[in-house]
Amino acid sequence: MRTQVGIIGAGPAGLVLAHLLHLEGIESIVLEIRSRHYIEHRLRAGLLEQGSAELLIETGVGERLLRERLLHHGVYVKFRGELHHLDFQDLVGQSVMIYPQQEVVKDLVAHRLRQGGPILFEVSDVSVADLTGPRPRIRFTEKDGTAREIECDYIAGCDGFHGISRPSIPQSAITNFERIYPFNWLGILAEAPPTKDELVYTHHERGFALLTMRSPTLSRLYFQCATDEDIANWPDDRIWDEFRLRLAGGEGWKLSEGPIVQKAISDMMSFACEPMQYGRLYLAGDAAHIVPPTGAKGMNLAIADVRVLSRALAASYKSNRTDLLQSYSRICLRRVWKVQRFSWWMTQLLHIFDHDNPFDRRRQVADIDYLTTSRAAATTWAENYVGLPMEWD
Ligand code: RFL
Ligand code: PHB
Repeated sequence: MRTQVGIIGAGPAGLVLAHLLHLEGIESIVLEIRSRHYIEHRLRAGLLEQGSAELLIETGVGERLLRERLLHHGVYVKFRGELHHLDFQDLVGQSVMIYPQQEVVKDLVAHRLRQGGPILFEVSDVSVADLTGPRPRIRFTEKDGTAREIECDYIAGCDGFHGISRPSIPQSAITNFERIYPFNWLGILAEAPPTKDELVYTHHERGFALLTMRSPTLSRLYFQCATDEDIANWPDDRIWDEFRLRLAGGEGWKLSEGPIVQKAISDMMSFACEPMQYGRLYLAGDAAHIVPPTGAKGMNLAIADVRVLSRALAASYKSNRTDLLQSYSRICLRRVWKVQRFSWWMTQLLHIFDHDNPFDRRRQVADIDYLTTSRAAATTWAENYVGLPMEWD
């Protein structure tokens, strides 16, 4: 087999890249270890920045998004039991929206298959070779057991944090930066209308909690838990008790509750590798960096990366310009590190750290107080939350 760009992974990074390359007349093959059903139902991100949504709309895959998205002009921040509203439409003139990641994935998969673009699901034994030569290769086993090899001009490693792309780069050619947080998130999906019309980020002595949503009838909620927490120890009643404790307080406040249809615990970490490229292998999305979900940035960063990559590849094919490909990593990392900073900042602002002393706690509360009372502080926050400009805007 032969293609121009071999794409490993059919998450948001791989699928948006395949779509943008198709619009540029560049062919690609997407390889995915999971089934189509699995990736279309995996519960992940919920919040899209305006810039990410505009990219999907402007490139013809935003029709359902425009119909079904829940537009949000602000968020609530709750601390000391009081609810404060931050209106980013007023502060920076932009909005964000809830449109679940699996819906973005469904739209992109359907569009690509309609266009006849290949996605090979349920492949295994994926490996890469000849990364520094002119014709890098991807080897894998097809669903039916046939061993295959694709000869490519370029390979895009879009296979997430646990994929094979990043570990295929020699250790001497890459530097990793990471921070592990001393807590996890326990997340649930509940058949209950959202308690509020917008997200509620909560600081509480018992730990952080977040109210978000998936639709007018489905709530998504998270709370900070210990790193060794076992979901088996959290029957539904205990989960609701914990949310009631952390979210209580404020006039007219009533937590909307209902049957829990999904629950899971996820790790919290910050990670980035530099550079995001080795030879003709380009890393994008979670394959290159992870942010804690407090800032709602991972999928948005993945989309921003592949926007840069698709333009650089198009410049190389159309005008024989390789300077943009050479700058890929540098251009992405400037934005990645600002988003890393913001995601870390939101995390340390709202979570309870066991090692904090009473001074740290007072300082943390003062920080939230400042955010919710100073227009200057709120504007800085809003500029980051709605999404920093993508490069080349
Ligand atoms: P993905 O989505 O992990 O996709 C990678 C794909 O590669 C496949 N794969 C392979 N394929 C072929 N060969 C191999 N060897 C392979 N190994 C793996 C995988 O099966 C998968 O299909 O990475 P991508 O595309 O970079 O997208 C990143 C996002 O998924 C991630 O950053 C977000 O989910 C993060 N995130 C959020 N991001 C937002 O922008 N807004 C949010 O509101 C938001 N909320 C969240 C989140 C992540 C969370 N968790 C689970 C930590 C909330 C949570 C709780
Ligand atoms: C979500 O809707 O899942 C979500 C929203 C905002 C976050 C994290 C997750 O900060």
